[in-house]
Order: sequence, then C-alpha cells, then structure tokens
Amino acid sequence: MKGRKLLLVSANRLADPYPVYPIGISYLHTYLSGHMPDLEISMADMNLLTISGLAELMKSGNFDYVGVSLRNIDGANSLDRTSFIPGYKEIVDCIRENSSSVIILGGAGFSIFPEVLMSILKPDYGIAGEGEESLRLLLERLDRDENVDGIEGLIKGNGEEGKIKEHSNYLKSLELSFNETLSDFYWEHSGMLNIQTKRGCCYNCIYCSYPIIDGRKVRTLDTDLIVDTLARLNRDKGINYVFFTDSVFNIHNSYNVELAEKIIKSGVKINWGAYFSPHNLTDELLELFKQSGLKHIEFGTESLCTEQMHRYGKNFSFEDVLLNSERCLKHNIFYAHFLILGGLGESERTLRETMENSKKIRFSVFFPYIGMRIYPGTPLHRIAIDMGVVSESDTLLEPTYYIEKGFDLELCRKLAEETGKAWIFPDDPLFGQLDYMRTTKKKKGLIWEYLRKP
Ligand code: B12
Ligand code: SF4
Repeated sequence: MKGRKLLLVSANRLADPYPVYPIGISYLHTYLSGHMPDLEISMADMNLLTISGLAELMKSGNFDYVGVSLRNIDGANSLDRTSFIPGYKEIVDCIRENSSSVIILGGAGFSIFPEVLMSILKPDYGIAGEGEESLRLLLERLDRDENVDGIEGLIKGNGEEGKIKEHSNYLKSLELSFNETLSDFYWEHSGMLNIQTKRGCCYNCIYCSYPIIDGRKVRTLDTDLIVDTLARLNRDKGINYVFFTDSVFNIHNSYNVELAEKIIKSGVKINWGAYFSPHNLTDELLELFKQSGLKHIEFGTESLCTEQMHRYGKNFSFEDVLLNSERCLKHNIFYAHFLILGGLGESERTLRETMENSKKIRFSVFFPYIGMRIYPGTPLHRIAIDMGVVSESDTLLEPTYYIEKGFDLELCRKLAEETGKAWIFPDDPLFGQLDYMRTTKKKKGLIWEYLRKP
C-alpha cells in the first residue's frame, strides 16, 4: 500500500438530538492504521465542512480511495419525513466530480438499504455491516489488482451487485483512537463522546433494523482496551461523559460485570449512559454499574401495555418496566422510556393502558415516536406487505411508517398531557430548550433530566 491515500468522510449533518461523533469511521481509521501502516488515512466530517470545502479537498487531496459513511437515512420520526438521501447524493457527486478516487460506501444507514443506495448514489463499492476487516481486504485487493469477490458485506457498483456475502468472521478486539479536532468539536457541541462495548443483538423485535446492521450474534469487545480508551479521553481531554453505543447494553451481564469492575479498579472517573432493555437487571448489577459511572439509561420500552409489548416482539412486561424503573430511582440513575405509539395493533384501549401505566412510573421522561419505521427484511416488513400497507417492490428508502389504522394523534397527545407526566413528543418545542442548554450554557452530558416529573 506504499504511497496510497484514503479519505474517510462522515456524511452525517444531523444535529438532532445533538451532533454525534462519527465513531464508525474512527474505528475504521484505528483498525486500518494498525494493519496497513503504509496507507495514509485522513478524515473529513460534513458537520465541519461545506460542500465547496469538500470539493477543494477532493481537488487537492489526491486520494486513491474515499470511504463515505452513511449513518442516518432519515430521522426515524413520522412527524418529520425528511429524507437525507438528496444530501448524500450531493456529497457523493461532489467527490466523483472533483476526483478520480475509488468511492466506497458503508455505515449503519447504508447497511439497511445497500442495493438501493448503490443504484442511487453510484459508488464503486459498498460494504454492509461491520467494516474494519472487509475494508482492509478490499483496499489490499484493489491495490494488487486482485479479484475482490467473497469479501463479507461487499457489494459492487456498476450494476454488478450480486448477492452480498453475510458476515461470519467477527472481530473481538478493537482499539479506538479519537480524532483530536473532531473530539474537541463534539465535546464542545454535544457534551458527550461515544464508544462501543459490544456489537449485535440477539432479540427479535418485529420492527428493528439493528440485527440487520450489526448481526444477531453478540460480540463483546476487549474490556481492557475500552478502559484504556476511557482513561485516555479523561486524562488527555478532560472528557467525563460517554455513551456506550451498543444496540442494547444489558445483553451479556457477565461481560458487563467485568467491564464495570475494570472501570472501577482503573480509577477513571467518567460518567456513562446507554440503551438498556427494561429487563435482565438486578439491584446488584445497577449498583455496580452506578459505581462504574452509569448516570443515565435510555430504555427501549416501546409501550407500557404488556399486550402491545408482546405484539412488538418484546419479551418483558409492564411489571418488569415498573420494577426496573423503581430500581433506577433507588440507585439514583436517570432513566427515560422511549416508546412507539400507534404501532402494529395499537388500539384506543392499549393506548389508554399505556397512558394509565405511565402514571405509575416516577421521575422519568417519556419520548414517544408515532408509528413504526418499516425497514426491509424485518418481520414488520413482511406483515406490512401481507396487509397491503406497502407493496413487495417498495424499497422503503423514502421514510415509510406503519401507523395503526384509526390511531388518533390528537387524542394521544391529550391523554399524555392528562397523565401529568413528562411526555415529550418529537415535535415538542422543549427540544429547542434542551439545545439551548447544550449550546449556550455549555451543559455537558445528559440534558433531559431537567424535564423529569414526579
Ligand atoms: C447509539 C445510537 C444512537 C445514539 C448515539 C449516541 C452517541 N453519542 O453516539 C443516539 C441515541 C444519540 C442516537 C440518535 C439518533 N439516531 Co441512532 N443509533 C444508534 C445505534 C444503536 C448505534 C450507532 C453506532 O454508534 N454504532 C457503533 C459504530 C461503531 O458503528 P457504525 O457507525 O455502524 O460503523 C460500523 C459500520 O457501519 C461500518 N461503517 C461505518 N461507516 C463506514 C464507512 C465505510 C466506507 C465503510 C466501508 C464501512 C463503514 O464500519 C463501522 C465499524 O464496524 C444505531 C443502530 C445500530 N445498531 O447501528 C442507531 C441508528 C444509527 N440511529 C438512527 C437514527 C434514526 C437516529 C436519530 C435520527 C433518532 C432521533 N430521531 O433522534 C438520531 C440522530 C443522531 C445524529 N445526530 O445523527 C438509525 C438510522 C437509520 C435511519 N432510519 O436513518 C439507526 C440505524 C437505528 C435504526 N433506527 O435503525 N442514535
Ligand atoms: S429493539 Fe432493541 S432489543 Fe429489540 S431487536 Fe432491536 S436492538 Fe434488539
């Protein structure tokens, strides 16, 4: 790879609920630097760069390869159905017009819609799913002019798509170095950095794309390396808040105990938050996590009506939700419940049950989304086809939702208000106030704790 240059571009420009450090390309950068020392790698982030700045960079950079990371396809919010694809097309076209670089796409959003994005954005290659090893193999083979067939997750451009080979060789031990300029920017603008502790999700929620992106097999990452990264962030940059980006944090509790114990032993004082499932927890676990820095939990609860939870494919009940909410309160851990209202099978009765049950949950915030974004390859996709909600040929790339027939959003808002609890709908102006706390008041870490109601 002597003299070869790779640019990794984060195409994400969304600042809602806050701008997110492009951790995917940082993992790629760290891995490739370790395995391909002769490859010169740089990073560009469209949150810091204009399109004309990108054009200039492409003209002057002489990059052999440009990898573009596509994180979000849309806001996954049925109340604002803006698609980000035109913005990504502008970026990929800009790279094409101003360079002769080989263009490779990847990222969480790309991994959900690989074929259709290849046909719209017309890169040379795409890699769906975990990117580190597949990208290394691709670059090495391209450099040696070798056949690239058989690389896991790879999809070729120029109409040569073919069937994507599924991932089966996963990585266990991953180092992570943050880009200095970017970590300063995101610490300043988001008050939070991010790191992964595990990949994959073994659950089967009917609407969820996470197992499609990361795989069903849960892979835990090296705890020593994670603790080292946290210690470096804290020591070198004074960063004291991170989000563990795992699809679900509390999947593998023996591993989580090891991680928490190592963080405590290291003496690193760093707060953290993560997505949790509201079951598979105990008082002892929460106490240990708290000691290791756990400050907030975002529960993927989705409904407060057990019948509805089961319809969504959840294997817990409202009793679990209540029990674990009370446990969080007891251990002084902030917690919010993320909900899907008006999803498959929701009726006025199940909605009213959710609202009634919310009154039993103390000092929390409820973030409801309306309807379910339909993602290709999920059980919901099949159901929606069978019900005639979408056609077999619909790519679903345009923001497409399953909202149960007869669902009444205004009634839903009214019932929510009547509970007297903190219900924050996606179009609530309170989001603006949270932004103000972050940008003007320079508040770090969590913000929604101010919205909690008893
Ligand atoms: C954690 C998370 C969050 C956290 C992030 C916290 C933080 N500080 O980082 C929070 C809660 C804030 C959040 C918010 C949102 N999120 Co989110 N989030 C995730 C989640 C679970 C993990 C993302 C992550 O960091 N993964 C870890 C990194 C290492 O993986 P990665 O980026 O995918 O990178 C790997 C590969 O994709 C690949 N790769 C990446 N780039 C490239 C580039 C090339 C060239 C190649 C070859 C490979 C490659 O290699 C990498 C290493 O293996 C994903 C779901 C998932 N399981 O992926 C959703 C996900 C990305 N989020 C999603 C959405 C929609 C959002 C929000 C818009 C939701 C909202 N309305 O608030 C916001 C947007 C935030 C923003 N400003 O961008 C969607 C995007 C799909 C879509 N519909 O567009 C996802 C996919 C979930 C879903 N619904 O399916 N999110
Ligand atoms: S919703 Fe959460 S628990 Fe369910 S499949 Fe998706 S990531 Fe896993």
